[in-house]
Amino acid sequence: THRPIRRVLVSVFHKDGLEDLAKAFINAGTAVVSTGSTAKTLRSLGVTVTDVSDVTGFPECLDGRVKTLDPHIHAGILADMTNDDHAEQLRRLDVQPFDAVIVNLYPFADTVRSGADDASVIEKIDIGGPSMVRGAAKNSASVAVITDPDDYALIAARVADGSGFSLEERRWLAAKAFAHTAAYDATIREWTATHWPKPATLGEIPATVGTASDEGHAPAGGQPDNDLFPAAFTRTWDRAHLLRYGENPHQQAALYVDPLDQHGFAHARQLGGKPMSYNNYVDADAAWRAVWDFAPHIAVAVVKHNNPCGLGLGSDVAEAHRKAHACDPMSAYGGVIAANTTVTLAMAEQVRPIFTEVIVAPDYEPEALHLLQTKKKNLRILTVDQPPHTAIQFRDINGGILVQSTDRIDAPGDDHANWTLVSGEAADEATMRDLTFAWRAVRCVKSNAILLAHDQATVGIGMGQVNRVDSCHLAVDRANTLADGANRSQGSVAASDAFFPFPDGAQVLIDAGVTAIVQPGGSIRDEAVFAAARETGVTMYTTGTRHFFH
Ligand code: 93A
Repeated sequence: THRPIRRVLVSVFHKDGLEDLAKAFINAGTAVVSTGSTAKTLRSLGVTVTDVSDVTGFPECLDGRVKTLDPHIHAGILADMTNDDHAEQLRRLDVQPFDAVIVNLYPFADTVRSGADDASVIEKIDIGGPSMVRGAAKNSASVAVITDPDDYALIAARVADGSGFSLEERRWLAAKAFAHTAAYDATIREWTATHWPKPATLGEIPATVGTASDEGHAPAGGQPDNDLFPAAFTRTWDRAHLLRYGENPHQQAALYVDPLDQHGFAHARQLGGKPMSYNNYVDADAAWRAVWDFAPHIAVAVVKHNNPCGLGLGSDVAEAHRKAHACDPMSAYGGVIAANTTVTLAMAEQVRPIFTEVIVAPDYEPEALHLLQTKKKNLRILTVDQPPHTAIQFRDINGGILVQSTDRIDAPGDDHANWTLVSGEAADEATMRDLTFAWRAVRCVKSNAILLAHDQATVGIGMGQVNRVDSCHLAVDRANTLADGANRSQGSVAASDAFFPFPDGAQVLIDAGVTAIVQPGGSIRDEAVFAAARETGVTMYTTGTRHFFH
């Protein structure tokens, strides 16, 4: 099944690595057909090249948009030379078959990332390249296709020894080529989906006409096709690097990044410390999102196992860190710290004695960075140049994925002006400040979440329990046992990420001395819950919005 490579078509955007190929072509006397600047490069390396335009009898035109799109090229790619009828047809048409096609495509994603204008981005949508690649891949019975410069050495060797590729080898190359064009098109789809949303003039199109639904992915339940999800279904990812292991040492793991993005957390720059682990990424991303929920206030979060063990606001970043750390100094051991503003020397001094896995911030004062780099050699120090911008979340379930828009703070119930007072007196200014802080902070705590706050910082967090009463107990215990005997629940305020199904959870908080509680409301036993608060005059607001986080 080996087919020697006597005639090749070469059309590559990146000209690197062609030297070895050129040498092999020259030595083996391979016939080479090539597009404009690829031909020029190969000639400069001493190869005798036939221009594509000499094969087609048609000039490259329209600024290069039409170069190889011609039957003289495509019949040569698509003729199955193991089929006598195809071979005979080519002879009659006076078309020469190709044994190998070597192509790499216009760099679409690189062009987007460079910040180029739309016209330049569009010009980098390769048409002729993918057509040749797909044609050659379809015709793996006859043709070998190379799309990855890492495979140049391979084909050079097979040209040099005259053996060519076996059918199995050509098929493997074809599969690789289809993966390449699929990812390429998915990236174009992602860019167009975000740059060219459905205009209002097309508003009433039935869902079955939408792009994603062509694949049978129409959003279920008659929900409007909101232009966010179609992009998700054709999303593509580039592998950034392998990780040492996953959540546990026996799990394989890698980091993949959005090829069109260069500002997200996945693109964090590391300024020191050991390589990032899978768990480091999970926790640091959670911490990074948590602190930006509080912008423009200065905020610091300490995160462990994807849950905050402290969140604080401050008039400066060191104060915010002091307050965040004080919430639960025991759990902060081995945690991840995020700040939403430049880390100062004062904050770095505070961090110095605390065993910390990762620190992430937009920037560091030079002395702060120096201190962390020299005194905490293992600490992974990260910067990210933009706040998080994720608009869509994925979660795998066996055999599928769940997709949702991220829980952004834009629900009406997140504005305290829209809250309803259901018990006690209206909160004074300081209490309301703490309530709004607690309500914002509870969003980044895994459900069931109960969060106690005082003076713009968490003082007790109950997270991840399977009933709300346990979360209440946990929050109160943390507030009162971790602070050297101080009773921090007394006089604090509480937020609950979802309604109290029974009064018992709220009662735990009331008994612990909280002065005010904010919760979504909406339970069929709301009245009983409100009554428990009214009994002791505790202020209670309902928001009408909940913030589950699983
Ligand atoms: O604009 S195109 O879509 N039209 C074509 O007919 C065509 N043929 C090859 N782009 C086309 N190509 C691409 O040109 C190849 O995929 C490759 O990336 C590039 C090589 O052109 P040159 O040899 O002039 O640098």
